Amino acid sequence: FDRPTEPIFMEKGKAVFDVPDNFLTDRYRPISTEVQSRFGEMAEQRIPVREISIPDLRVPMSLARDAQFSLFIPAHRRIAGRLIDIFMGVRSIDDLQSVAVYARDRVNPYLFNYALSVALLHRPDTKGLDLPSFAQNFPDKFVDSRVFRQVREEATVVPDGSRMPITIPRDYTASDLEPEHRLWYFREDLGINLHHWHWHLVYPFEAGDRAVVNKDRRGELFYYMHQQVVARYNLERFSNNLARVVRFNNLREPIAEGYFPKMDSLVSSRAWPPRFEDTKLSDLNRELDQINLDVSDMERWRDRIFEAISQGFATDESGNRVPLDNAGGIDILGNIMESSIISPNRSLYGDFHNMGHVFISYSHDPDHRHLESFGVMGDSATAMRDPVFYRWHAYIDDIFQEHKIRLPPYTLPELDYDGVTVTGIQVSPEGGQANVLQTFWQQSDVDLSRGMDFVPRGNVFARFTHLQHTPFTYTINVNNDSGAQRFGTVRIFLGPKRDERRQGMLFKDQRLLMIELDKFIVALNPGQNTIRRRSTESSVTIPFERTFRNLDQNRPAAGSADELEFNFCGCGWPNHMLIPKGLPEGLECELFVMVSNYDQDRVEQQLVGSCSDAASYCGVRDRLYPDRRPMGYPFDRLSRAGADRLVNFLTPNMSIVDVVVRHDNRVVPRAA
Ligand code: CUO
Repeated sequence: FDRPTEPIFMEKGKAVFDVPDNFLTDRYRPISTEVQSRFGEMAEQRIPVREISIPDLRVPMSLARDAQFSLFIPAHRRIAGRLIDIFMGVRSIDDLQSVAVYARDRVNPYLFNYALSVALLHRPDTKGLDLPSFAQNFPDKFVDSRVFRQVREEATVVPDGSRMPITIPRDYTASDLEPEHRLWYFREDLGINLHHWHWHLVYPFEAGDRAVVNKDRRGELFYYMHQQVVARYNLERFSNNLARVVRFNNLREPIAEGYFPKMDSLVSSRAWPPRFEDTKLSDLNRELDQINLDVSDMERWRDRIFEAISQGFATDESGNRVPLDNAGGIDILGNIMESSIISPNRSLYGDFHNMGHVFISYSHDPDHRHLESFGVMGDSATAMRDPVFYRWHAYIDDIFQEHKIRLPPYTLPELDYDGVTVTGIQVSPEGGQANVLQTFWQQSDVDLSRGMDFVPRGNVFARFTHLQHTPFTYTINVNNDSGAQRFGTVRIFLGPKRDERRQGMLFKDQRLLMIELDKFIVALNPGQNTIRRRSTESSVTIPFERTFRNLDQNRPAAGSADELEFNFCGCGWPNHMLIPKGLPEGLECELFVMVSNYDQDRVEQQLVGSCSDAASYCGVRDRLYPDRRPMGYPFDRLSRAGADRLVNFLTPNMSIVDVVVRHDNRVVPRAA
């Protein structure tokens, strides 16, 4: 995985394959002892590879080594699918290693990393392996390209051990003239973009092996995870005196927001193209990508999706009705909209959401006349940087809500938990005032050396600035009058108390802005119970170390129980972004706590050792989604008649408390 464009050294004669005469390492050998030591005799570790029959890489090699690679482009998906099949299909780990070594110097580095990552995550014999952080291997997708010149300089001139971290400017993509730029810390956050890349790695929408795609409730999770992203983004907008994001629902209308990424690809040696303000979508005709699609194709797919929602059923490829008018409808609709290969009818409902990414990412060069590649919206590792991502996903979510509001509101028995009453909630930040959450800026370092080709070995750190909050503890008082021990699921959400005009909110609007902070199971003894839970335990987040894990540092001992835990997937919202930034004067919020009846929540399965610490947004590897309720419950549907405000919606097992999120503009370094 490391140094994606540097060649692998193969010793002639001993290697299993013929090494081409013009192999880079051969050419370097006579002229540089350093390169020789890097690639040859002084290598720290030599790994013998087993002889195999040469795999047929014609399809994977049809993508140029220096091309950009996007899963949203159907031709690239097919190419990736072929390589994944090759990696999945070999019998043993030794064979996989040989095939991977053979493929690595021949196929596109992005493609190689993606296909091997998917295979390692899904092969039964490699599931426990750790994947290095994608940001370390491909830092060019995450940071200002100017950093790399400085990193090279530091690495070349300064010996390992004395190197200083290179500081990534705090906000480098635009000036304050652009109001959208206030959200830079969210859109360009490394952890958020890594989460999104990882989510799509764990939930691919296409693969030769259907089982790789067909995971429990994956369509519903596509809806829910992205719904929460839009809700979180809106809370950040409120934290910057901006109104809710406007959905991009008219595909003929110019996109008001421009975006200039200021990133260069280290693989393609090209800059990520910008999108100017007021760019319109155009019909696509790009021979190289085998894309020939009109904006009207998108509109037809959308109209058919709306028709299916309003009819309450979709039509599969054999003409049968697939009901959508029940709790399971959202899962099918998610697969239809995204779309994934388990969509009941891709020829009818098309590939709406994915191709939306493609149309937007090619809006600057729709017929390839300028030989430009896609913009950041074309890659799941970079898409969330662009303001239009949230406009597109606000529209996607709006269509999902069109379906959700047709379902009957939850009845009292579906919400209430007989005999269980939430009698008090308090949120206590460490060393701070109760019910006042604190945010500030923090500087942290990430090692970029794994992704920097042809620079001397050793770590080179980049220092970046991100939002952070003071850790806090929830204290929840719950009364159990049932006379026996009961189990409950505690569901914690945070939402804004007022809208952008500072008016109180109706349930129907507020429910869409409720962000999940945590969900966990508790045992309730008869009588009063006091539940304490720390913000770092959240079921939506993973700790900083997991997001940016470095294989060399902080790594638990091999074979230890900690290592098992550590190895699981890197999917998860970054904990440093758990709560919104808030305002210097305080953003008024409502914190909602519900204890639902575990008998109606429980999913019978064994969860030990299965990557479950960010389950709310990422699910659990190889397991069912660990909550039987619809995702987003109880806010995924409209309120009962007469309960038009959150306070009227509450049953005794729910409660709310006013919370203020206060932002302090100070910057603090991460404690070592
Ligand atoms: Cu995650 Cu549109 O699905 O980016």
